[in-house]
Amino acid sequence: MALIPIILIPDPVLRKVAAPVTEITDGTRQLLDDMAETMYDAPGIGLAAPQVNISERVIVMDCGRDEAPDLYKMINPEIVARSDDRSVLEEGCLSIPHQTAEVERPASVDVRYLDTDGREQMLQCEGLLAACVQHEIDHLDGVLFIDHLSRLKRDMIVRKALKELRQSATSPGRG
Ligand code: GNR
Ligand code: NI
Repeated sequence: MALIPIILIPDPVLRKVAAPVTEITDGTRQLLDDMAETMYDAPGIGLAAPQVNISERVIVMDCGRDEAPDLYKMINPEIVARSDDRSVLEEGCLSIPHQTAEVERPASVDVRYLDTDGREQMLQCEGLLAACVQHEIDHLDGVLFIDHLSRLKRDMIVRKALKELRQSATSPGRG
């Protein structure tokens, strides 16, 4: 197990469309283990491979509580159904530190994916898990949560995030 550094905006890897996994190997399973460890360490409730500089379609998620962890490792996840009703949830992203915004998305989605044994699985998601899985699959398509906001809000968040990152880069010990 190992922690992997998390990539921040404006790194172009976050804007690439990630490639499907064609063969599930021990390397794939190791990557998912390392991503889970990195997500818990951050801490976050989800992490997509492009956020650790790997442009492949794999994600991890855990929207459980500390006392009841609920880890999902998904390979080539795909949304196969979306509800018409939508819900609004406060989102953040480990690649855009310290910024959050309300994002509106379908309230529930059905996701099809391969597990680490290559078996096809289906998962019905609602609530926080639905928001999280849509956020993670967006990452695989080079989409960030700020892309769901008005241009004004998006520009404001990007400007604040970049300013903070610049300041923490030039004043060691303060970020
Ligand atoms: O830790 C995270 N919290 C979160 C909250 C609401 C909706 C989505 C998320 S995912 C985010 C971690 C992250 O950046 N995943 O890509
Ligand atoms: Ni994110």
